[in-house]
Amino acid sequence: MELIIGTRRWSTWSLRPWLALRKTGAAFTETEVELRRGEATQADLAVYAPSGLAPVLKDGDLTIWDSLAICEYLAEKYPAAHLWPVDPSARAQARSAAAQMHSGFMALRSECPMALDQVPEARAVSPACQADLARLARLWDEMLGRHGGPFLAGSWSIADAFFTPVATRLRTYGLNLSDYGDHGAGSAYAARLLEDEDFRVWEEAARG
Ligand SMILES: N[C@@H](CCC(=O)N[C@@H](CS)C(=O)NCC(=O)O)C(=O)O
Repeated sequence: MELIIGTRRWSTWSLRPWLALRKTGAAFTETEVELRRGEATQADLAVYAPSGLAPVLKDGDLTIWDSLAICEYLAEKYPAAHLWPVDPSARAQARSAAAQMHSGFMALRSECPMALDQVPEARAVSPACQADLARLARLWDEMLGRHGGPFLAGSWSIADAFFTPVATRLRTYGLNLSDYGDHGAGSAYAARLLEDEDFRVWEEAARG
């Protein structure tokens, strides 16, 4: 398999399926395409998939694009890796959380892009971004409480891959979840995501 990813320092969409793929233990190659945010990049990426966006997974003659679709494909291909929780209710909630991240938290995403090469520095954020952070703190608190941790729906799942970039944003922009209603569990969870050994491999490569 080949995973085509965007610039590691800030391609959050690429990081998610990359983490899921690492958790399967399957062998894969990586092709990093530099994202220049324009037509040139889309032309580079269009060679791999019609979306003209990273990430893209190639498995033989099959092409899969979009981070969530790639993760779903991996979950089906490698059932023993339990990329989604075994328990149906935990699985349903893990899927809800991943979908919420995939299609939401717009203010947090646009105001606080992942920047793994940036020195952490506290930043003031807009009311829309504050509302996203409060929503995030509540979501994490409820899921960690209900499923008992250490990850969102119990053991590590695709939902955690989707929130790993958020943990980097909290760190980079000095955003403290306790200012948004977290009682400690959410901050500890964010720290856990950043300690993940696969994430560390990504981060090291991103920083060159
Ligand atoms: N919904 C898509 C979003 C993919 C996406 O927006 N990828 C960005 C990189 S993070 C991209 O390829 N941008 C092209 C560009 O920068 O020109 C997914 O989940 O994979």
